[in-house]
Amino acid sequence: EISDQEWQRVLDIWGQVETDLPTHGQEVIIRMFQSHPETTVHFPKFKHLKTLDEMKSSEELKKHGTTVLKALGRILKQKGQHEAELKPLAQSHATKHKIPIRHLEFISEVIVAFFADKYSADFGADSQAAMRKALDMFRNDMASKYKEFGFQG
Ligand code: HE5
Repeated sequence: EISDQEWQRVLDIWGQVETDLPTHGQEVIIRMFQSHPETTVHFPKFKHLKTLDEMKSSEELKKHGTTVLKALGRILKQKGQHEAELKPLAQSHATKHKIPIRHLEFISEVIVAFFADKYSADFGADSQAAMRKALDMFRNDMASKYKEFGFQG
């Protein structure tokens, strides 16, 4: 129930994001840590990063942000036909990293809010709504897969 026009809006903004995945990825992770500090418990590697400046200078954090957005972009480009891309991600997040679905909701909110800030001219209400729908679908499908892997999320 996501229309072609809505996918178009999602992929249009993604085209802008992709011009610099590391910078966007870094910002998404930092905003997630700042708005939802409970997400930091999953990252023992980043425990030493106390201040915003330390987070901004961490190449590892930036690299992780890039990895996350790269995976999400690959999924969005499938326009819902993302079973093959989703499965390994659901498996690792359910069985290895144990990331609650609630935390996937946090990162989704952060993504929409950040793009709305950064691309106010090109990411208006309709595009924001389309991105929300796409991220809701991603999260719902992750939740079903989590259950298959025995994680309630
Ligand atoms: O699962 C992997 O590959 C299939 C490992 C690399 C990876 C991780 C790890 C990828 C591709 C993603 N994450 C992608 C991804 C897309 C959604 C939007 N993630 Zn991920 N993650 C990894 C998310 C969402 C999300 C929310 C949260 C709180 N993710 C996390 C947490 C998380 C953690 C802890 C890890 C393990 C790697 C790590 O600790 O890196 C520093």
